[in-house]
Amino acid sequence: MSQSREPKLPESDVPESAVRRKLLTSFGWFALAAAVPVGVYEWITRSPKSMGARKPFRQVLDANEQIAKTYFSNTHLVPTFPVNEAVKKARVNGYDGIKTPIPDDWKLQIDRNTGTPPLLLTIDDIKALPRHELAYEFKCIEGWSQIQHWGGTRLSDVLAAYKLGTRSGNAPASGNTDDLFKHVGLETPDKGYYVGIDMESAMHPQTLLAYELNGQPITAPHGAPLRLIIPVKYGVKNLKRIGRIFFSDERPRDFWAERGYDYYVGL
Ligand SMILES: Nc1nc2c(c(=O)[nH]1)N[C@H]1C(S)=C(S)[C@@H](COP(=O)(O)O)O[C@H]1N2
Ligand SMILES: [Mo]
Repeated sequence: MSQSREPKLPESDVPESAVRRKLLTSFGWFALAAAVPVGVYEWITRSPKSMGARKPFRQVLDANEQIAKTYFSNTHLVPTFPVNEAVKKARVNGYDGIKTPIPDDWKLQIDRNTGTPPLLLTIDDIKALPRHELAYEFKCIEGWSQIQHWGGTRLSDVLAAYKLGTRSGNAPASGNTDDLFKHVGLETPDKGYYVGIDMESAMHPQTLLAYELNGQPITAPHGAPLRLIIPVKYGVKNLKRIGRIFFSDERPRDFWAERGYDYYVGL
């Protein structure tokens, strides 16, 4: 999207949230961090760093690799950087949907469109899929950008491994992109922040469900335990603390689109 079309509508234009943010930066995160049960942190750090996938996933991931090559053959990759060029302390911006403590019983809920109950995944389930690292220029629509270093699982790998995002309930297939729903919706556990993403961008090989920043578990202000990193979009779409993911042909509701931003906000 062109610079001139960007509404000058920084998050801080909302006076109440600006005041809250000041409070949060000075004190709130301290309290919030203290409120996060120790168990959650241990649970995240204890889980094995598996570079490879569990065997049952291997085949479907190889197939997914094919999809990434074919379905997205004309999708360009955003430029990447050596990890040592990434900032050591990434900037924190936006606390909507993450002002409350992380739920003790956090699981990633992914709705299926096949009439079966939603899938509930633990962080270990996410980590069992191949891990990808990515250092790229994270861009906020307010006008700042930084090279940041993230690690996590490709969203497309999750869809392939668990047969999600399709009408048929099969794994996404390169020859049958009509089977895919048009949009992916994501929201925080408390539904205080929510975004809609077009399926192509969701399936982009650089789109991650991220659980690491600079090789460490993501901290609460950056979206622990799991956040979206979607380099083909501006920061607003990079939802922190994912609670639920769902698929639809309608555009899912979108927090900043409802407040005047362009819905697509692609780079
Ligand atoms: N849950 C949640 N996710 C969010 C936001 C937010 O307010 N709440 N802000 C967005 C915006 S505008 C930006 S620029 C990035 C900032 O991510 P960071 O705090 O890790 O730098 O998060 C995005 N994801
Ligand atoms: Mo942003």
